[in-house]
Amino acid sequence: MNDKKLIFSGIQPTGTFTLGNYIGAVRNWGPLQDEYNCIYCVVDMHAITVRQDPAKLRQNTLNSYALLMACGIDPEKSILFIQSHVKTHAELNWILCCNTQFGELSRMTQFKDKSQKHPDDINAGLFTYPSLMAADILAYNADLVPVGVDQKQHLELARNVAQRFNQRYGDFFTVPEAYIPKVGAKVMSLQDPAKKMSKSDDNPNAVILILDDKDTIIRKFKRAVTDSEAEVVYREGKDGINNLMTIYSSVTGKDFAAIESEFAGKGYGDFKLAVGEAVADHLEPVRTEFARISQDKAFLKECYTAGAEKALKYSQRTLSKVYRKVGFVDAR
Ligand code: AQP
Repeated sequence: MNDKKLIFSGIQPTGTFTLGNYIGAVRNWGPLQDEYNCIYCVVDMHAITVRQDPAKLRQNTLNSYALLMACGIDPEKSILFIQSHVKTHAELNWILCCNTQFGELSRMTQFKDKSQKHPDDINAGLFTYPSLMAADILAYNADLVPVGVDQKQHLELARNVAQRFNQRYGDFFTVPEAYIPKVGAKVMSLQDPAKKMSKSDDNPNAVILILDDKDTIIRKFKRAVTDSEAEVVYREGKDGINNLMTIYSSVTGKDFAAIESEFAGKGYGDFKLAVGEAVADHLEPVRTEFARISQDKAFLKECYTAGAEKALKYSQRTLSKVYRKVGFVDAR
């Protein structure tokens, strides 16, 4: 590789990406490819921390891979692969688990939220999820990790683990920095604007999926929960409107002041329709591109196989050094 900085990020194949995944993370990944060395992956091993239907997981993984390409990630420019194809992630995870404290994992809000949501399956993988995420990032000594704000706590943990390892075994891992967008780092549910928009939300009206058609997108925005005022302004206490303004700003590039004057004197109905149309038009090329790419299964396979080979070669070098540092005997 050259001396450009290295970016790593991943997304779980737990369903079709939401507008939150898109604005907060994925749509920022493509433009980074010219300035950085980029490594992106579909993190299917993370997905099974919550119970998945195997056939659906397989399909969602392939769709997620094609969706990343449809969102502008070019497997010629970036290393794009499926996490379970690269065994070094699981191997490094074990070493990092042994350098992660029970107390710090216990403080993770995602663990608390998901334990509450799935009380019948609070498994060890869900608990150690952040160690695997640290392995994903540290296996490539990534400098920057573009994520939404909900992943900031996990990234902090990855930084702590890297620092702890460096203290114990001598400077080795790059301590990664979060790369969080200024607008849209946390897109909220359309039905409960106090909660983030999530792929796994049970209420379909709460979530815009990036493959939803135009009518569906407009219908969901029309039903979005707002407030009893009729003023399109960004202000504390107006969570629903603030969220819609954030979304509108993200897809049009207009700032909040411009949005406020555009809708001065108009009602929420006009505003919701405008947001719906802007989002649908913005996502249209992604839908078209996904339809094209996802049909060509042989090409997809070629891409993810080549991506995994490159990722394995790269991360194996890191893992071999880590094995030596912790005192494992060379296998050869
Ligand atoms: N609502 C959001 N707003 C902004 N960014 C978001 N991200 C997720 N939700 C929002 C960012 O998307 C990237 C991929 O996330 P993930 O799939 O790895 O896991 P997640 O954060 O748990 O996403 P979901 O949609 O909520 O999935 P489920 O429902 O399966 O748990 C990350 O960079 C994340 O910050």
